[in-house]
Amino acid sequence: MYTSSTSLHYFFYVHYNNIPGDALATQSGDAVSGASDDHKLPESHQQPSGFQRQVYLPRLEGIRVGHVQKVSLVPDKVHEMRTLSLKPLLFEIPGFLSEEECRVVVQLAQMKGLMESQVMVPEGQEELTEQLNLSAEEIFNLLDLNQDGQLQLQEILTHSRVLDGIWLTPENLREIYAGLKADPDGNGLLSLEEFRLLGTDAFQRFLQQRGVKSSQLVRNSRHTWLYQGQGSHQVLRDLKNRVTRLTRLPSALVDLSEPLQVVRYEQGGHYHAHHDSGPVYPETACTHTRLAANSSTPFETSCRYITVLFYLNSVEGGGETAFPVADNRTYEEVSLIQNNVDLMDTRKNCDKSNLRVKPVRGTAVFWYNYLSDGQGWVGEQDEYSLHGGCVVTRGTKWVANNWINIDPDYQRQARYQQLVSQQEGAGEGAEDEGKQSVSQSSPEQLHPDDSHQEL
Ligand SMILES: [Ca+2]
Ligand SMILES: [Ca+2]
Repeated sequence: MYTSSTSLHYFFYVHYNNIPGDALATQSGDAVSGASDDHKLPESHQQPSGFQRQVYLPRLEGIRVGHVQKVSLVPDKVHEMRTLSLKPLLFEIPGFLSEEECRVVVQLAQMKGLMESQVMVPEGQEELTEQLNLSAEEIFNLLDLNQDGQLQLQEILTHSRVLDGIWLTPENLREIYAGLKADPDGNGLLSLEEFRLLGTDAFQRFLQQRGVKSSQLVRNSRHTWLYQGQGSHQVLRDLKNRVTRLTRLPSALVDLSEPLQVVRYEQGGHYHAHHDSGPVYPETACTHTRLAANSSTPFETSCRYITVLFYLNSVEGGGETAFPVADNRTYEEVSLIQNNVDLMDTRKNCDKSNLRVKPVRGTAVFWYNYLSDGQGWVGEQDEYSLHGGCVVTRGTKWVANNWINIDPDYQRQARYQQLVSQQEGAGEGAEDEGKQSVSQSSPEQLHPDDSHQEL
């Protein structure tokens, strides 16, 4: 019964996806306090255990859509920051990078070399499904969201849009049903009996046999990572400092975040809508703080409090960043697919997104992937932050991402930063070695399944 378990498997995949989180690219590491003057902690805070939460993460105010505020990020220039939406809290800053800086970042990425941004289902998730040992009927009931005793196409797709990195459309699913004779009564619905008859990994095998084009993948792009710490190119360090000023977060948090990701989309490239971070449940750990996590934590997700996206060129055609449900009144995963229209499909339905940002060289957009917890720390995931890259219809698209990693579990974040600063302390005197141990691993080295990113 693998088709069904695959559906379930993706059910977990969606909620506990395992994302490469951190770079451990670190310089300073006082607990969460960091370097920013506004966020100094009292001495008493620097205790090894039981960190008291006295850090308040600043959060910018959007005021209203279209509101423009002036921000001072570099000497001799004032930037204008426009609020694009409140759900998610999303801003646009034209001219964040100069043309020259855009050129340098693209060249550095080309020198380093880019790799395919393939997305694969991680190993280990199957075991999870096996452990649960659910019957076909139980799985069927989980998938049958409207409890009408039939599986509609969108019920399957809501939990299994992706099989082995392949993005399923309603049309694909119909082809699969036809190819597998999965729906003998031809009503487009799977009854429990029809569902039972499907073979174990029938959907996957069907797709793989038919061959997979890159346009069918979740994302069709190439990317690389650029370290932004000491010794890196001045432009990369400037960019990091500018991001620190922009977000007003303690610099230690920014320093300890992932390196810059540079992405190239060729004509025909896309990235279907996704969240950059997962929701955080008590049993979930953040990838970047796993050093400090309880080792029995079964699930890992990337905790990216903020995404800063830089457009490194102006795209000739397409390539917008789409936010399908920005400022929607409600968010319901199920209603993302209606009447065969999948709002997450950025090859087909970008025009139906609530908000689209056109790529203009030098512009940055940034948004919060989490809400505030109301007490100055990271709260729940903001589901409205769903976004994707529309298909590039002409030319090439170059973008870069800075993600600011913060663990919604304050204790874990504080413990992690303390561990990092201890490592650095131990490296003192043998400075280079110390630095290397924490800073030279690329996300790929740390996460062989990097491919499997921010779905
Ligand atoms: Ca149903
Ligand atoms: Ca049927």
